[in-house]
Amino acid sequence: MFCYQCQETAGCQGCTQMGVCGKTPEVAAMQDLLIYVTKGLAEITTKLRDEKVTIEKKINHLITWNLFTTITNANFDEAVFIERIKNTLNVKKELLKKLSTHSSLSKAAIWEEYDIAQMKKKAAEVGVLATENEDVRSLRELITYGLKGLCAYLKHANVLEKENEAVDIFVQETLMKLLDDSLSVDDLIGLTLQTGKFGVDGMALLDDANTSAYGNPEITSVNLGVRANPGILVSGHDLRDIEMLLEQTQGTGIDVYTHSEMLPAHYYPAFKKYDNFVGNYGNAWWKQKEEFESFNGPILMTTNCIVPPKSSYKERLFTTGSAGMVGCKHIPGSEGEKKDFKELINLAKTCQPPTEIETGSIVGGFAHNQVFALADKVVDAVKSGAIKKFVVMAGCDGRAKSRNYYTDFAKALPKDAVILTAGCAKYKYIKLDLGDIGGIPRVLDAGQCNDSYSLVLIALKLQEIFGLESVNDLPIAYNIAWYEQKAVIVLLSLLYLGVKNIHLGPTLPAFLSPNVANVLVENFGIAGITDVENDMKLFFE
Ligand code: FS2
Ligand code: SF4
Repeated sequence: MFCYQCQETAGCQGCTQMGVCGKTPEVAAMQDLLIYVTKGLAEITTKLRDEKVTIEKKINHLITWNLFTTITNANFDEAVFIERIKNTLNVKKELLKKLSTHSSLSKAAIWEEYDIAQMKKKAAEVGVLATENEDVRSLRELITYGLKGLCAYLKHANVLEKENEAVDIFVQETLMKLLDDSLSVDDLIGLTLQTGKFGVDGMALLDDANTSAYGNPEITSVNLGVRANPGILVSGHDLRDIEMLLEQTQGTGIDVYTHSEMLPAHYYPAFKKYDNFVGNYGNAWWKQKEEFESFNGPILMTTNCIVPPKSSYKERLFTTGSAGMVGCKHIPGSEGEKKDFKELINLAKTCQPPTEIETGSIVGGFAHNQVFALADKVVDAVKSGAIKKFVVMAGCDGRAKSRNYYTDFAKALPKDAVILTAGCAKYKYIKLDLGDIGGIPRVLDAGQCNDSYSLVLIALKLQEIFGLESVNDLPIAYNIAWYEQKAVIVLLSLLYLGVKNIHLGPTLPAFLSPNVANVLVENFGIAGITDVENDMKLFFE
């Protein structure tokens, strides 16, 4: 196997024996093959569109879901990947019949094999290392990972019945281009920025989907303690899933808690009517082994963020949607279908209530609409000098001890600096008592990683209010932590919007070749992090 798609890749180079995440070589192989056949399918849909053939929505969704399933920590079940490959081959076969000529098709578009041994053989030939030129490989993978992140966001929008066909078309055209050996490094750099443009569109679509279904996030105090009832813990990012679970737990005596990236569900007005929606339990995804154990009740993983479970709670762990884990029950249901969570609810009734691991509360809900409502206050604070700088510390949390840098950095910030955040990176500092500036908390949490879109809107609004030419003229620094592929699409989106001098940590992606890293450094001022003392000087002197 060879995988270097996330920040925790072995030795900052690549996982070759077994994923640090727990991904086996068998799963890695089938993920590689799924990406390969999906590129082939995307080539066919793109060529059919050129011939004015309409591509059905369900095929767009199949492609989106295929990419999403290969995201870090989403699905560890080889059988799921084999099934998705076969399904994709079936769809491909039917679409090929509609195409006027097959003469210019790539091997990926025409490859077909249902025998498992043959699939494994093919998988070994089509992984990341199949591209020999390291700069082309680097750019192809940078784009692929951006598309995976984008597809995660598209899927969340799709379950809320929102579509943007232009984004689907771009995803498919780009997947086709990733098969094209005639594309130069410069072409691929252009395609990388284009991916960022559609990343913005994808996040805007999801923002619209979330806010039109559940209202605009608002300032909310989220309880960190527990009650005496048994509970169900929900992790991942899928708001439609938690909505269905909240509906089905009404009157059952079962409480519902969020974990990690599901915390922002509390910020949406639509979920406030459920009095069994108690609070947030625990921290970021990587702490789940201890926290799922002490939770005592069933856990629902709605998307990526799974750590291979301990046997002590494996029977209580359920997956749904793109998530999957061998030995854990999967709750079926696709877009538009009602999922049945009875099994979790019945199991919860037999479980002990959660063991309390902390008390108190955290405050969040500072997505664009809420911050715009506070704009006068924020602008006054900037004008009076009470706020001197905003620091975007959005992104991901992870296992590496080096990530304690972000806690130390938050603590060391001057008292007139405000942190803007989104994603699970917030767990490194949101529970510190950093105080407020004239009633504005010093940590403004917009929500999940995709709500980085809100941070962009806030920056653009401030640029407009202050009449600045460029978003880079604002007193905003970017110190972003990354882990998986959704952070890649957020980064590409920021680059597309012209944001410069982003610091990325705790390490730069292993998939950036020295030359590609140089392009990012020279054109966008991308840099890594060093230590808190140095970086404070860099940002504040
Ligand atoms: Fe946490 Fe990073 Fe949200 Fe993941 S914010 S590790 O991309 O999807 O989570
Ligand atoms: Fe390694 Fe990350 Fe790939 Fe898992 S997702 S195999 S940890 S690079």
